[in-house]
Amino acid sequence: KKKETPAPNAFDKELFKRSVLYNVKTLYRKTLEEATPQQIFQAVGYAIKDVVIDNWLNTQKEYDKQDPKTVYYLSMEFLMGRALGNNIINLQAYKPVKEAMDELGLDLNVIEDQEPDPALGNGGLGRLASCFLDSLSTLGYAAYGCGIRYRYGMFKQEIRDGYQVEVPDNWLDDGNPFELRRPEYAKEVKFGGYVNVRIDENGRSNFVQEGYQSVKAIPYDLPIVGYGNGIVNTLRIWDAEAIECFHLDSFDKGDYRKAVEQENLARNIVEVLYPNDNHYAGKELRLKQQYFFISASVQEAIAKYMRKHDDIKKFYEKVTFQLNDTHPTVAVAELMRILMDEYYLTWDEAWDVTTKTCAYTNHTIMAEALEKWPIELFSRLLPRIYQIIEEINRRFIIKIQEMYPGNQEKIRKMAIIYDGQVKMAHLAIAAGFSVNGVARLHTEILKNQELKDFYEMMPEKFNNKTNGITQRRFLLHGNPLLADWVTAHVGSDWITDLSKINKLKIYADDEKCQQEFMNIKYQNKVRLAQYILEHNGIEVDPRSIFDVQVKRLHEYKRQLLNILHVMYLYNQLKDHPEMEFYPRTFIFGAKAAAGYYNAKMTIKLINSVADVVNNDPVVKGRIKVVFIENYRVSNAELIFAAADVSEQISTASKEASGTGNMKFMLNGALTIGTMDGANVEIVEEVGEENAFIFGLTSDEVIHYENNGGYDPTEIFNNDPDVRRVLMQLINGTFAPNDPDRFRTLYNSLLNTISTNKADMYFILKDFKAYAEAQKKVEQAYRDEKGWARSAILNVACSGKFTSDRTIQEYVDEVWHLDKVVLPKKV
Ligand code: 26Q
Repeated sequence: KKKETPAPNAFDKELFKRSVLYNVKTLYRKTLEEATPQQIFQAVGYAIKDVVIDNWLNTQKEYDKQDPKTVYYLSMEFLMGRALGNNIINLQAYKPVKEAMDELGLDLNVIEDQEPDPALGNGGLGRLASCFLDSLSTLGYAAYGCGIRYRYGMFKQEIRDGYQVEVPDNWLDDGNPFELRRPEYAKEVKFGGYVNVRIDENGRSNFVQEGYQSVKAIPYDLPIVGYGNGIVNTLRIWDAEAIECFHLDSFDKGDYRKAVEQENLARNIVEVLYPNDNHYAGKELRLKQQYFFISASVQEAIAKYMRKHDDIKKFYEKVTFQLNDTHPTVAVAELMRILMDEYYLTWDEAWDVTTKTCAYTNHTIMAEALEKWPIELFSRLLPRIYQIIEEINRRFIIKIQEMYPGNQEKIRKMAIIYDGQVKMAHLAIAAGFSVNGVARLHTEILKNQELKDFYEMMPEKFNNKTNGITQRRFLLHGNPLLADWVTAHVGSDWITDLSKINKLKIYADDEKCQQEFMNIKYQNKVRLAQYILEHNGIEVDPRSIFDVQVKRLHEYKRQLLNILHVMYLYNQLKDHPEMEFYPRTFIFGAKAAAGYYNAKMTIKLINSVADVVNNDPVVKGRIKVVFIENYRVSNAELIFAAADVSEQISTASKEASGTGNMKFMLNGALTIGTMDGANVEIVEEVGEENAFIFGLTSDEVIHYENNGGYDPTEIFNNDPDVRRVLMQLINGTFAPNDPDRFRTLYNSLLNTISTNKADMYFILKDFKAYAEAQKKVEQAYRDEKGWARSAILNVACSGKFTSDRTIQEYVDEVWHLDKVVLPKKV
């Protein structure tokens, strides 16, 4: 056997084992045999942190020396998923750690399973932020993620009697071995009160906020480990604490009531993540959360800059603020405030800095997701910030008038403050130097429809950055069998350069490779079947087609279309029990926002259909329906690895990009989908013959919408299959004791009275085309070699969809960061 030269940061297995044993002893006064699995996880976590911390220190020291430009990725959400396995992977230490655990009589998988998912995000937007941090470290760019340390992240979903029940997820219960509390960087954040003008000792008139309440923001730092390069960036999430009483305004000294109020404010502010995905809830506490973490983050970014530089007017040369949707957009006004009120810049000077610092990413065109705050609420909570936004608005309107003299319509459509509301997207566009969409189609829709007026006025700001995902988590960690197989065929470069995975293409027609691939897929299906048996008590056949739709539950994502089609297949089997039918397992995973009735009823419908279909002897197990409880990052990794078919069936034009679609592709699933979001680019890469595309195009959808929708009753009257399925929603087929249970779903598709728009998401309109595409899926799967070929081609053509590519585009075209190289260790 060839002797391998040790890597520069060679991992010391023996030292690591001793470290684990030592941690168990000092943390818990126990031996390994006595420790609980959770305690062992903590001990291993701290041992890994010990390794990470040296790199972390070293990286930050180099940043101090090299002073690279830094991006602050400002986001209300970071859906990180578990850290332990990912950190071990990125330290390139997975094999030795696994061995070390084996030698201690421990199973690394079991230890990893002890870690709670940090679920500080809802879905796509939060997971994207986490993939970006992984790529920034791996590519060697200086970056901070800035967010909130929610006490309760995304709720835990339990299914009781087929219904979703939300259970609080106390993710910090056992402590987080990876976080570092940094009280020395605490910041004060002020709410409410009023704005006064004060003359200071230098005779300058100053705006000051008085009579306010404040909270102390305390940062917790989490390491973001780059893959194999020794770079460790920081995710900084802010916790809130009550300010000590002596910090109260001189006015209020000894004001007991105020002290208690401030304590409550601190307790409430970071209590819980709003569990809405793609839906705006105009809640006061949400705005407080936004300003809380933004004020703290902007204060610290400026303080850090001023520790090394003296000219605040050149701030933008070293810092970019990337706004993850409009949620952090108060950053614009907070930066203006600090520059003017604390650094005494003039308006024009401050505006110059701000507009060269801030950039905005749009993640949705769904009207109900746009943030519009009532003036009354906004100005009461953030009086000085509101004043500044008013002035930004006044000047912006003058600019509009200069460009479009006398055109009131433009002002109505583009003003930042209008109709009693503050429109955060308009503020982000007016103040940002870059506005980007998250897939090519999405950006085109922004330019030509949703943000047309802004695009016409400021075309130079608009650009596209098609989303991506990290292959380190979603292939290397989540699917080790396929990862090893890929490496055996094309080498390991794909781990940091996914374009290299393209070299797999030549194996797509190789029968031995096809078999190996299908065998790996089969083993991953066995692994998922095991998980389903343990968690759902349902037995599924790993030889059946695993057809998977996992994502947040939303009407535009059309889980309803999927389950209506399952009902249709069931009807066919009932009518023709002997028909040819390739066994299929329909797998769903989805959380619904707590107050979203139709979404929750769709979950109940899926589970009700599952109950009937899974237990009907006529079906003979040929259809199984499984709803995986509590879909989240950790079980997603198992699910993607095991999928044959990837359901990406949103109403065309509605899904800005999607990122799950890319994770499926990377794991060799074939897409059944609409020409929406990044699906368009996925089929462009892999070829339409290796996917199943169906349904209305975005142009057609937009055309219908501009002409008042379409009439679904025509389809209902003329298509007996559709009619039968719809009638089953209201005749008790799936709710014998309560036939009206699903009437609201039925109404959403047909009734123009209760909703005023029937079938807004074109489910009936696309039904036939979807059923035909599904028929083609079945035919294709019968040709095992052909299927394997297409699956391998999907893996081979997924190179574009790495978040490394996305980040490099942001760096080249928006952020202009300096690449950091660590000096070789001696
Ligand atoms: C806003 C105001 C108040 C409360 C909640 C919200 C809120 C929270 C989360 C609004 C939207 C979101 C999440 C949006 C989201 O996840 N969008 C998705 O972003 C992905 C990454 O770009 C895309 O791939 C998806 O297409 C898009 O739906």
